[in-house]
Amino acid sequence: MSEIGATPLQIDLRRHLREHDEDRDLTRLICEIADASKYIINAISTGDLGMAGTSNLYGEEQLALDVLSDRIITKRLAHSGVVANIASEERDDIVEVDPDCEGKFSVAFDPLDGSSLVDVNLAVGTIVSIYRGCSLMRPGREQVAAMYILYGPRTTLVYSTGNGVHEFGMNSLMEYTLNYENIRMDEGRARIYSPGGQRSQYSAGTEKFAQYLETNGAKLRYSGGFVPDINQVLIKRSGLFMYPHLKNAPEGKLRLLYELNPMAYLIEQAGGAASDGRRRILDIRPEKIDDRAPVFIGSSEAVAMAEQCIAEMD
Ligand code: AFP
Repeated sequence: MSEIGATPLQIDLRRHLREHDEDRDLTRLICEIADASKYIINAISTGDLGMAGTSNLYGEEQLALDVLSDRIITKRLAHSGVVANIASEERDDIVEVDPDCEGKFSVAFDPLDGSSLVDVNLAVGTIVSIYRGCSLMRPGREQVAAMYILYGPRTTLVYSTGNGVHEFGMNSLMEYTLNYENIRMDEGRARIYSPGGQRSQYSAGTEKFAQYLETNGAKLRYSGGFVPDINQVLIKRSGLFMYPHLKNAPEGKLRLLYELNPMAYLIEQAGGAASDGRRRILDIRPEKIDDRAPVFIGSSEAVAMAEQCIAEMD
C-alpha cells in the first residue's frame, strides 16, 4: 500500500533565519516582532474599536487598537535586549531604549497600518524597518531588514534581511511556517494597480501615467490598506501601488520611515522598484521622523514609466 505522501517539512521562521546564517540578535529581533503579532491578532479580533481618546502627532484620533498595538510591540522591543532606539508612527518622538547602542538595532514601525479599516473588517498590517546601530534618520538603503505582518483572512508574515523576500503563513498552532522563498516580481507590465489619492488632484504626469496603466489593461485593486495592497503586488508578482504627489498634498500621504522605506526595501529585494516619482525612495535622507513622500512602487517597468510621465509632464 503506497505510503500517503508525507506533508512537506514545515520550516518555521526561526529555523529559516538560522539556516540563512542570520545574525543571532537580528533573528531574535524578528522573532520577537513575530511573537508580538499574536497579541495584536487577538486585539483585532476581540478588541474595543472605541477611540483611545489620545491623538498622534498628525492630529489623527488614535483608535484603541493603534495604541494597544503600539504598546504590545514597544514592550517586546524594549525587553528584547537587542534594541537601541524605537520610532513608532503612534508616538511623537523616538524612544531611547539603550544609550549603549553600538551593536544593537534601531527600529521604526507602524504598529497597525490601516487601523481605520478594522471596523469595516478589511485587512490591516504591521510594518517594520530595521537598522543596525543608533540612528533611524538615515536613507532606507541602509536598512538591514524589513518585514510586515498582514492580518487578513489568513495571517501572513513577509521579511527580508537582504537575501531575498520570503513569505510565511500562521498555522493552527500560531507558528509562522514558510509559504514562498525568494519571491521575484515578473518582468513586464503591471497587471494590477492601486491608485491612492483623489484623481482630480493628480498632476498632469500622474494622470498620464494612470491612463497608461489603464490603456495597457491593468486592473484596479485598491483596499485603502497599504499592507494588503502591497502584499497583493508582491504575491501576484506584478502590479503598481501609488500614492502620488497631489495638488493639495505635494508630499503625498504615506510616511517615509514607517511605511515607504520598509516596503521599498522588500519590493526591491523581489526585483521591483520604488520611487517618489523622481528618485529612488531608499535614497531619500529623512529630515524629520514624520516625513512623508509620494510613492510609485511595484513592477520596475511601471515605476520607470511613472518617472518618465512625470519628467515629461510635471
Ligand atoms: P490609516 O492608517 O489612517 O487607516 O491610513 C492608512 C494609509 O496610511 C495606508 O495604509 C493606505 O495606503 C492609505 O492610508 C490610504 O489612504 P486613503 O484613505 O487616502 O486612500
